[in-house]
Amino acid sequence: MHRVDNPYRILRASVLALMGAALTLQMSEALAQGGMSDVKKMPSMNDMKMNDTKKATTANGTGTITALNAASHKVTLDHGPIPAINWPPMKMEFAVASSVDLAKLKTGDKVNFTLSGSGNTYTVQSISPTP
Ligand SMILES: [Cu+2]
Repeated sequence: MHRVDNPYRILRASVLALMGAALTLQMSEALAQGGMSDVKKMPSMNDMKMNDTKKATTANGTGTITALNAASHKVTLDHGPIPAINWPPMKMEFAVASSVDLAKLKTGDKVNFTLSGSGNTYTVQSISPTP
C-alpha cells in the first residue's frame, strides 16, 4: 500500500511544483512588461483607461461655427489653436457625438468644444456657445 501511495504523491507534488513555477514565470514576465511601459510612459489614470481600446486624446478648443450639417451630424468650425494636440488654428469639419443636440447651435455661434480621438480623427464630444 505504501509503495503505491508514495510515488503517486511524489508525482502529484512535482506537477504542482511545475505549475507553480510556470505561474510564477508568467507573472514575472507580466510584471516586467508592465514595469517597462510604466517607466517609459508614466500614463495618467485617463490614458490607462483609454489604452484598453485605442489611444484616444481629449482636447478643448474654442471657435466659430461656420456650418452645421444636421443630416450627417457634423459641424464645421473655424477654430483657434489646440495646444493639447498641437493643432494650429484652422477651419474644418468634425463629426459630432450623438449625445450632442445640434438644434441648440447655429451658424455664427462662438463656441467652446471638447474633442476626443486620435491621429487626425477627432469627434466633438461637447460643444456650447460661449457666454
Ligand atoms: Cu483643426
